[in-house]
Amino acid sequence: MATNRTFTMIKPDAVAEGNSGAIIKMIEEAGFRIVAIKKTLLTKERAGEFYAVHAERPFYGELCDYMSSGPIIPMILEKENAVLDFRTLIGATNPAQAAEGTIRKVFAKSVQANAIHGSDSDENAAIEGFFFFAGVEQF
Ligand code: DGI
Repeated sequence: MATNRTFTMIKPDAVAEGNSGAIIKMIEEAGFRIVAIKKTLLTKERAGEFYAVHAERPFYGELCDYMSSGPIIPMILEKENAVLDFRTLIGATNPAQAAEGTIRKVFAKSVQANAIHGSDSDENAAIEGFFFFAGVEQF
């Protein structure tokens, strides 16, 4: 299977609680190579842009407040079958439904403060990667 890329970000709850190192270790041990990484802060407006697909959902305002409440760690990752394998590694959106051993099962606090993001398609992985990283940073 071809190597491809996905996009992730460690969310404010996990960064604030000092879980980013443990999460990055799980990601690397699962065979993902870190292509790009940084620590940054989203404004509420930028969070709204990132999650624009959810603009009509009742939780959108809360989601944007939460995602701009503290630093995040966005990353581009590379591996065979990256998008699907990463979705498996992070587990279900709601940690109550996440499988044992997944990142969300271990670190997520709620459906909103769920520790980590993972792109849901190759197309969105590329769009989301460019939302945070210039082309020259994606090596
Ligand atoms: O791709 P996912 O992050 O697993 O899930 P998604 O694309 O359906 O939703 C994006 C984020 O929006 C999710 O990680 C947390 C938040 N979210 C989703 N459903 C709910 C929610 N937040 C709240 N408060 N309530 C929800 O029902």
